[in-house]
Amino acid sequence: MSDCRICGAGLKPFMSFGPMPIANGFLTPEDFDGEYFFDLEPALCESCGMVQIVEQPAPELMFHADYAFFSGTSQRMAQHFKALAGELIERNLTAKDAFAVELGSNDGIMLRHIADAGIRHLGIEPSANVADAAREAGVNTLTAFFDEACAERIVDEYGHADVIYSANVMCHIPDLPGVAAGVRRLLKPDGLLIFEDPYLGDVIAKTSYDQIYDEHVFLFSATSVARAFAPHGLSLIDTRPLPTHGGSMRYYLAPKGSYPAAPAVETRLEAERQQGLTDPARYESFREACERSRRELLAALGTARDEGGCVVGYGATAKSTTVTNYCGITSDLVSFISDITPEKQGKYSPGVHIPVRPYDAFRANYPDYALLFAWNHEAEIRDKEQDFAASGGRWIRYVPEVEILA
Ligand code: DWN
Repeated sequence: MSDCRICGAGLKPFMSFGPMPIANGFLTPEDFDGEYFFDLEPALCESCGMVQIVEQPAPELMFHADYAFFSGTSQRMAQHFKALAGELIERNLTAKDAFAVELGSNDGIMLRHIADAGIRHLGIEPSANVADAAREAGVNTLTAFFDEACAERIVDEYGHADVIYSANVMCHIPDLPGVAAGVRRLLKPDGLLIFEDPYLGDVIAKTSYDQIYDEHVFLFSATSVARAFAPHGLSLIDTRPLPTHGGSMRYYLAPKGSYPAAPAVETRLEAERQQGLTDPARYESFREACERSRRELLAALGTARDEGGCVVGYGATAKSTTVTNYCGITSDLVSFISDITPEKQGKYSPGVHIPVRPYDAFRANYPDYALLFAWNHEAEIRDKEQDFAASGGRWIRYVPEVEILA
């Protein structure tokens, strides 16, 4: 039995998705034989309430110089980060020498606005290729994993931070206690830690089980975040639900005693008690919902194939690796996956080896069905794919339900 990364209690998985490859490990045929697999098994820590995967591949297998995900691939996400940067500049970075740090700053999609405003900043990004993209955009970036030692170096070189921010990063870091200690070291006494990640409550409510993959070592709730950071002197003082990534939560934490908690915190904690997010029985019904979703998706794809319809995947997301491998979806059911990311094009999807082709392959010859792997960007995608719908193309969606949409 493995131990909880937060409190050390024993972990018992509530389900298994089976052997899983690296979610962003798009590969060439020469790499097929040596492909890495691990057991993807999520567990609820019944002691501290943290949902986490039991086994996580080594960070170097997931985040490296060929990391395939660039935040800037979604226009709406770019707008989301611009709005957040505006808020930080207006509310939290008003001091003359204000200093902002972002953990996992990717291609600088957020910090470029802070840089443009002439505010002192530092992005910490372990994947060298996306860190280079950030530097090209004028963002001061350190290629490193953040921990207490890294925090120490930053304090020595730049001083303490007014704001430490991260988006879709905190849930990727197995040594969360180490990060919390580093944050406490780096933050000013009245500074704020603000981070956002996919929200456990949405994953459970929408059966969006594809948020569970190697990179997402944790699925956070307000309950588990409050408990994980409290031993490091950081209190949860506010929460804000966000529509991004199919339902996320933004958490605001501050050194204990520096700010009062907003009423939203107690409301959220009560809602989580009502939803049963720390109740093992809730995860038993989630497992059943995942199995139902798998059956229904395979039935929809099987019907499309039997009718002679061509199905193409839309968006070679990390999430789709869980769906295709858990459901056993191969190129027999989905001819190829269209994706706008050059780093993924010409490669094959992890595990099931569906070819990934450029967007033009989708546009040049519309399929009968598009399987919406990038379902979290549905509004943006359906907006720009009106010609596909007009040509009679139909969308297959599987979150929150398996549905075929015109
Ligand atoms: O946390 C994470 C999130 C933020 O990003 C990481 N662990 C990895 C990654 O997860 P993902 O790959 O599931 O994220 P997205 O944003 O759902 O990926 C969208 C994919 O779809 C990208 O490869 C780009 C592609 N895409 C496309 O081909 N056409 C996206 C849009 C919006 C499009 O119009």
